Amino acid sequence: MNATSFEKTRLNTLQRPSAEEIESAVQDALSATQCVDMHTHLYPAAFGKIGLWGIDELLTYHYLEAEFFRHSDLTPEKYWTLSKRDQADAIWKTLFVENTPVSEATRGVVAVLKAFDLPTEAPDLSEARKFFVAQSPEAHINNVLRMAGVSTVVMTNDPLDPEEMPVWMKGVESDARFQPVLRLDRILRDWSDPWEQLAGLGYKVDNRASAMCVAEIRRFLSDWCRRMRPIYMAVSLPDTFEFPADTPQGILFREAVLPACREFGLPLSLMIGVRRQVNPRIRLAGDAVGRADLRSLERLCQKYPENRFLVSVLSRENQHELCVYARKFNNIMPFGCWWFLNNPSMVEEITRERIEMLGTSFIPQHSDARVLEQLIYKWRNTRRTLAPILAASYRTLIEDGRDVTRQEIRRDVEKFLRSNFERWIGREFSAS
Ligand code: FIX
Ligand code: ZN
Repeated sequence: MNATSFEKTRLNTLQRPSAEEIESAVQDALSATQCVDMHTHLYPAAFGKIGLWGIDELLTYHYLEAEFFRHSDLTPEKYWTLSKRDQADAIWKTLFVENTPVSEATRGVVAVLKAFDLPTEAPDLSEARKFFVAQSPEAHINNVLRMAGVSTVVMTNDPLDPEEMPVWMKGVESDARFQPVLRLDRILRDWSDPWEQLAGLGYKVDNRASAMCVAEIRRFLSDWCRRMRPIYMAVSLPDTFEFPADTPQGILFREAVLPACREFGLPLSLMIGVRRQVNPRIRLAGDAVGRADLRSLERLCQKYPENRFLVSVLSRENQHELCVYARKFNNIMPFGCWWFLNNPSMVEEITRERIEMLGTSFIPQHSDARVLEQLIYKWRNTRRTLAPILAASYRTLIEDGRDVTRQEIRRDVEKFLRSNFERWIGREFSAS
């Protein structure tokens, strides 16, 4: 055998990992690929205090508040009278000192402290606070994105949010690592509330969603598309979501939002199945889940094939239906294991089912991070959960008679962590 063919065979073998080598090949690809985090509640430094980071924000995350109220005798009413610092101290003491932090959310905080070489078993937060106070926002953002293996973060921008709206109206320097999304919950969830606010902003709207009102909402959406340059529009919808519906928000959805998405070439993200504020006493932690009737999605896709939808469903019971609908309608891109599903046992179940039914044509995860440093543990957990799932799929493929190359593994991982989303929105983001 001459030198070149030997070299070729050697390279070929290298390119085709054996069943034993597959998992480490997948791990290499996952750690070498920076992801585009297509749904978060994070902001760049230019947005000031709207962007949450640091130990007190990490501990008062609503996932942890929900767990805190299970252990603590402190009433929610009393808890809300405390300062953020005292709330964080109470949560640290209850969930990390008096109890073992084994839940997904508590382990997340431990992983972040570990990532910054901070004590994970300290009786109090003094050392952690000293560390975070010493960080400058800009440098810290760079550091966290690098540590999390994230090149681009997609925001959630509410044009009617009293804190956020002035930032956009004033004009804010854009940061290519933080991409905007026009979030429309206030308009599409319960129209009886925001229409007066919009009227106050000079839009001739009314509470009936008349033809004039529809045209004015189109104008509002155009104004914000020009001001914010969003990469998609988004709305979270209750488990009772119905399409079509002759309610004011149903009319605005059909007659204003869908056409505006087509006009600006933007996908619409539908996050379906949240029951908001089933327990308002615990505020953000008070939302729950309900199984939705996805036949509304079926009718939506039948009627509007030219609209592209990013779809995430909150209920475990809706996951299989979503996979089936994605096989029927190629204008559906399933994404993420949202919120109460962002736990390894659920991510595993949902991702395996999606690979079996959709191959590589879906977006496995988004972080939904609300606090900057959460990117570190949420993406480390996602990579940790994805590796054995992908490896098992490849091993089965090899068993069935086809090798997989390292390039193919890199390509699939690239699709899952960034290019499926980039293709769906028709944009490419630079990976540093
Ligand atoms: O609607 C959403 O974007 C949800 O992700 C949030 O409302 C929710 O509070 C959250 O943080 C979930 O992780
Ligand atoms: Zn979210």
